[in-house]
Amino acid sequence: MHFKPRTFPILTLIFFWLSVEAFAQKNLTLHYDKPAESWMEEALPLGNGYMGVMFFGGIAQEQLQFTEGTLWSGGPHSGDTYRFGNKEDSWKYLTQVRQLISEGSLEAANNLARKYFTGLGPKPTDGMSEWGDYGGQVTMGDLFVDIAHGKGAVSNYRRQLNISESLAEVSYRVGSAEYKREYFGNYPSGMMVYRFSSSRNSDYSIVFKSPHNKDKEYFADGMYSFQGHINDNRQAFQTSYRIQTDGAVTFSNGVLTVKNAREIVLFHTAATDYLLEYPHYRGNDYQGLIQARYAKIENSRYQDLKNEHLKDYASLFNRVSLQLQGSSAADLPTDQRQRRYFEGKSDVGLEMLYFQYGRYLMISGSRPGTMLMNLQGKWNNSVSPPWAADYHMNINQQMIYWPAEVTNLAESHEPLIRYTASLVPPGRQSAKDFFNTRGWIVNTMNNAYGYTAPGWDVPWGFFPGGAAWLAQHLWEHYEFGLDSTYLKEEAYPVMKDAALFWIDYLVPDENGYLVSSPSYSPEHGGISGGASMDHQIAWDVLNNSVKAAEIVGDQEFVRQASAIRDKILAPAIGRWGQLQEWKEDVDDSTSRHRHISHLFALHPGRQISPLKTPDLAEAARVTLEARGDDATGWSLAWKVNFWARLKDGDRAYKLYRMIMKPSGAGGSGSGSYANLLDAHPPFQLDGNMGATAGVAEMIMQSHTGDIDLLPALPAAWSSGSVNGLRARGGFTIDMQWDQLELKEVKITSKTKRRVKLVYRGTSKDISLNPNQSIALTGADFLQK
Ligand code: FUC
Repeated sequence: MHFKPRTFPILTLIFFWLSVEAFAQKNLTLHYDKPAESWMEEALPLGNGYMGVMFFGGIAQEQLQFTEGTLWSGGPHSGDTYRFGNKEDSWKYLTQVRQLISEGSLEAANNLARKYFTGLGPKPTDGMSEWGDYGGQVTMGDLFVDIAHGKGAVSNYRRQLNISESLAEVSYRVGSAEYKREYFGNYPSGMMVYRFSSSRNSDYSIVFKSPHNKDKEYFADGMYSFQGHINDNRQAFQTSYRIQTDGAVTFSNGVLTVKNAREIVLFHTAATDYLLEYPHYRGNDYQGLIQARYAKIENSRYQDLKNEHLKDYASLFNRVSLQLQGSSAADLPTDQRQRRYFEGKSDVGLEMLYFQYGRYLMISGSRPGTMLMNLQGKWNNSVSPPWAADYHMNINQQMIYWPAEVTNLAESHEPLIRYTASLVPPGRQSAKDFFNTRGWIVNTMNNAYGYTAPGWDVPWGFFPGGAAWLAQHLWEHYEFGLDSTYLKEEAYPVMKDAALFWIDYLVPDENGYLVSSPSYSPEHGGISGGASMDHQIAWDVLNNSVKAAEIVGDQEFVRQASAIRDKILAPAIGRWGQLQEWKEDVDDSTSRHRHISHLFALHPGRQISPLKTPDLAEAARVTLEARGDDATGWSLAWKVNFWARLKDGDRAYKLYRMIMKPSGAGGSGSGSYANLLDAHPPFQLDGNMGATAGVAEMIMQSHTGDIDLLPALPAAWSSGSVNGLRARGGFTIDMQWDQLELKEVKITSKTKRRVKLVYRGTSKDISLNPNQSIALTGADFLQK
């Protein structure tokens, strides 16, 4: 049936936007009545894409801890040679490992795999004659700003982060004097901007402290600079700030002193000599870059950079608004609010805030040309952070980027896409050395230096499926945005090469189905001749590559890849009704393991869905029930997405609530800290981002080719609206609903296209022209 376009009520839209604006200011703010003490739990994150900053808001002293995404210890070497963690002759043992697995000698297979199908470790351990140089992302250091306030009691303290504009503030009084600090990250200029002001003259002293080696530190022409390098790999970096003030400035022994100032403004930046370029990863003219950044803002004042930032941020952030009707405890300090919420109170305001926080973190930590976000985004205060603050490809890294397309931040996907392409050359070497196949692989762990080998032990390190999972992101970037030049020139070659690995690696089982051997269901072993996740991932990359090949006109590959895809062992239902994690029906119904990898086909894959494969979807539900709800941060977030895809909105909502509970409350460390950063524990960004993606998934889904409206709306969100979510096929969706019923949907199309809109078992086929919007009411779906 074809629908005539209808004008979307313009006045409704205007009123809607005005109320959204007023609402956003208040509701989209994290605020506290005391300074932060704990970096991980209380300090608040800021960023300009390149740099991540955490500020504490201390009264006598402000601490601005920061790093830059490319600051990495380690390197691509092993001794004098470039090795990327690879062991050259491992492939010679592949047949033997496969043979042992097929004979059922799993222990012997595992022992051999531990020896040959692991990568070089970070440092010599027993029995290792060689080692890699894995390294980790590291902090650059801290700016400490001491403030001499003069006499008087401190009152009216407030520390806040307004994520609707990406502006931070610290304000308080000392006696009768007012003090105010304002911070923001400015992506166009690459600057972090900090302004300290007061109603009476104050004195300041500013010191930079770094755990790395100092080469040079100086102050000239209003600008402080520190040049240094990391000890282990000599990676060079510089951080600088330019100061504008009405006070008197002197510099001595690394300390900048400002006397009698009403205002100081610091324009702060940082860069390193790192280049995302195989095989050397060096050569960035970081000093020239910093100089150029300052030249560009030479005549700019605080307000200029603030205006530029507000415009830049709004152009991304304002694309999506979510409004849920219900109570909001926005006036309470966020930590108190979070405790109240845990006690079972309703606070849809907090639920909207947490959704948008993921988008805030993505805009702050990932912009075109910046290094991709890692396990901690861009917020790391350590030289040996948990899991090296690296790029983990067996769920974490992909989850971090799940919200990018659907929540309308496709530009923020660019760093992941560029990084993925950079892994192809080292990943080809790994595929050759370990398996003698074509194509490229990555395994669980990746660093800034092309480490694509398996990790240095099997249970967590062996996962060649990582590359195909990354390829899914390249494909989805196309599906949402429909840029066929990008598909042809950038995405398709990388996707095809990831698919080639699987074409070579899969082997026929006794029934002629293709299986993955050896394989290891991520971190939930043991070694096997058919972990379901591998089969689902191989299916996904082949399926997506076939679609891409059709578009770019690679017919030969369409034939070849689809034939292989159709022979892959299909997902199976086991003896207790569960979705099988392995080829053999050996799932333990009492396992509560956080990795539920074999549900990849349900999410983020598309092989299983309640509509098209109801039996498999039911088996996925049985598995989820068995695994239970409680889990680490990212695992909770994945479960939100799983339940959303199973269209159980109330269950997804229950898990979403668990993500926001104070970490440690109720006995489990997962949840979120007072700064709303997600707790694995410790802090890992994946949980934040998975939760944001999960909310979008509850409201709208488009992975089956149709657009499913309100597929998993929980009772708690009975009335509300959303604007600007993106659906695959180049669509943007606005919706309003009331009493759990769809009131109106507006769909806008980028191209000329047909699509099926699905709403609770009814559907409408519509055709749209380029840039055309069509609005339908809920009642339209009821008409035959
Ligand atoms: C995976 C998970 C862990 C942790 C780590 C960073 O290995 O199994 O839970 O999140 O990544």
